[in-house]
Amino acid sequence: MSILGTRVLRTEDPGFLTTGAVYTDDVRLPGACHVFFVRSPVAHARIASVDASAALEAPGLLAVFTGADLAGLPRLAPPMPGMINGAMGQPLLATGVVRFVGEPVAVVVTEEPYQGEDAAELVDVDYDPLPPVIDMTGAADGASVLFPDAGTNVAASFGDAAELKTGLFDGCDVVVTRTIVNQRVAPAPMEPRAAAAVWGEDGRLTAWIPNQGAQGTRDSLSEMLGIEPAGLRVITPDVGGAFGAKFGADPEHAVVCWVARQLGRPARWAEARGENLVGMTHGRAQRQTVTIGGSRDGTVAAYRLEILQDAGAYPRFGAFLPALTILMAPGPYAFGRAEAVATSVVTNTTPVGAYRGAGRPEATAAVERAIDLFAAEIGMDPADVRRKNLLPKFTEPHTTAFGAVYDSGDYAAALDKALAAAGYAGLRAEQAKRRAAGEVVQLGIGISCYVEITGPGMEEGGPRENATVEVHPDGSATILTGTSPHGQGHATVWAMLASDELGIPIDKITVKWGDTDLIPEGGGTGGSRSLQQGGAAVQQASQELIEVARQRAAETLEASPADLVFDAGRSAFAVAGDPAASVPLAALAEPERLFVRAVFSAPGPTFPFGTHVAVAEVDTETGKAVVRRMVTVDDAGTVINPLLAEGQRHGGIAQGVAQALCEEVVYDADGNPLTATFADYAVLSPTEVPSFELADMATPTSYNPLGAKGIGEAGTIGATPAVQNAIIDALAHLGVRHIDMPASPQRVWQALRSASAGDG
Ligand code: MCN
Repeated sequence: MSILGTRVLRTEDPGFLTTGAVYTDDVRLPGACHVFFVRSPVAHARIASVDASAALEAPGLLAVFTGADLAGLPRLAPPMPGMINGAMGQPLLATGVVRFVGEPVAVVVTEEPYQGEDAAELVDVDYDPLPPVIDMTGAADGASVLFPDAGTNVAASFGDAAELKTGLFDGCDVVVTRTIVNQRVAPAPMEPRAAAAVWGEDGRLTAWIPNQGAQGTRDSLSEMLGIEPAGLRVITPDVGGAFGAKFGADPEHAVVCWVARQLGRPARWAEARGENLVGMTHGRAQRQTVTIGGSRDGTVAAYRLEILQDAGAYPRFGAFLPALTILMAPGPYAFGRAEAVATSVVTNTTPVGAYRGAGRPEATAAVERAIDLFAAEIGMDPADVRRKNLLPKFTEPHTTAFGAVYDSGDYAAALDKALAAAGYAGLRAEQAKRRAAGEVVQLGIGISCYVEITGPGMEEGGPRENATVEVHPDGSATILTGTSPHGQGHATVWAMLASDELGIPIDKITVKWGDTDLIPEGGGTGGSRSLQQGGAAVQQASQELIEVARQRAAETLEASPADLVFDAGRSAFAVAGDPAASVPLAALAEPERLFVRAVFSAPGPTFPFGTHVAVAEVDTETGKAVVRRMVTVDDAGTVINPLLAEGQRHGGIAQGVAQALCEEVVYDADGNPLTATFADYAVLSPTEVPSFELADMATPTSYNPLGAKGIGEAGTIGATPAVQNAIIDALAHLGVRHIDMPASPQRVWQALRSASAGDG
């Protein structure tokens, strides 16, 4: 019987729970020096001078380096060449000008790790303040241009705002428009960034970096250091969470490698939490203007989304995020007309990058808020408005007005399933009762229907991934994968997939990743691509291995390959009709090694979908909102390991709720971060979320033989607007139409005050 689809426990966990993981900071490197970054305390300034003389006297000090020392190195290569303004590249250490609080300006290198922070305080940097541009609207105005050579604050544009159709909303009975904020959040992984580097006598660099793909990290490091990819090896130790923000290498990683070469000894770096909250890329950071129009029967005729993206001080992946938001702008709806445009601008804030969902949560948040605004305006139940406008079920690919090719979907079924699981009618009745009684604590029900893209495949030639499967004479097997798990459980599921084909027990299968010498090619883990591409490659390699082994078995058994049957139950070949004439698979692994490397190519990305229903209670006197229930349907096609898929949903939903409820990176008007500690940046804790109620639904895709779509980001995409809509819904009868995220008690209370003053 197949183990696919069963709740196999994570094979990773006994190690994590007993001997512990080996993170980058645990990698032993005798004789290593320690790098500490001197970071800018101001958001925008000219560096008048750097005086390191006092620091040079500090205990344990080995060296101080500034941007001038790195003059020979290339700038940080923009991640999306051609699309992003090339004059906005980030130097590895600031030269001339600093552009955000936290930007690396210099490094001190010490014998012991604890000596770095003290020595860094003795580096005297003289800053001539320049006017900071903190707000993205101010940046778009262009009154103060942050990169004079670029001549603009626009890092990238998607579509032309001047060409928006004037007649888009012609014929609509009702048109609602609103500007909403999808606030900046911090990925805040448990393990902050780190690096360890050593140059060999052969001149080759080995770098240990927590990342989401060793191969991409190698390539970005090689660009920053100006060396060939073959000249370095990246090893990925255990990774304590990444959430999209550990894709590729950051300037700090390149500097640590450079220091190791400069000093001729191993170098290492591990950042503190405060550095992480200002130095690691942030996520989201969009200002969206939604306009939605239609008729009073609930039919939406037209939808427009205008996006202003804050790319932060230097354009990274964040500048590109609107492309994904635009692609998914209409979500699961069959709007008659839709259009979307975006501009990404630079500001004097931490650079923005990918964060779980990367561009798609922003699309869902916009359209789901727009639907609720429209429903409130025409006085119709938001569930009914959704049902009326969802695309009908389809099994053949459907191409949207934005060029996305949705592979398969049944959006109305997901909505109905979620509403049934939540007991929607009963919730509305309870809400009506509380409203009629004028209770202090009101009930809100928020719905969010979504479709998202997984495995988008930025690589040339379309999405693909490789895997090598090798069977050993002792009956064990090894898998090499180009994916890079950091909590997703690939070691378990990749072993399940190989075991299912080869009949080798999963505890005899070792999964390896994250070493560019061992696995030179690979797309890493992001965009929830891993199972549908990397897992499919494991299955394909296993199947191809059976065929290689069949030839060998035919020789051993002196039979025709066509007459052989592979019995996965016994992990052996037998002659058809003569089970006694058999040979174990493992016996065929010598004298010649038995392995296959396969590349799985997908016809395209897949489009998981679902519906989230949030139930919230809001105290109308204090503004405090509490999420009471989260009921979700997340259809990721065929599920290979429900335990892991549910774990991914749990984590994602928690992060999604967090954005709606409490998380926000805040700057003051001068660009000082006000959320640089966990005392100020409110990460969600278990006390703020209820037990999640997960309903099952599986609409397989035809884009891979597993029938699987991605599940890793579904939670952050569906949950956020559901919670936001629920909180607003609780107060709708009091005239509240919108509250920006996060729905802090203060914001909720203010919204109530404005509504009672007649300004909802
Ligand atoms: N799975 C399954 N059946 C499916 C889909 C997935 O059994 N139909 C299983 C897979 O086998 C895998 C897991 O669920 O074990 C997630 O698979 P997939 O959806 O392919 O996503 P990825 O493995 O590519 O994970 C990426 C995704 C992203 S983009 C972010 S960001 C993210 C996330 O996963 N960051 C995480 N989950 C995280 N989980 C942890 N613990 N830490 C992070 O940093």
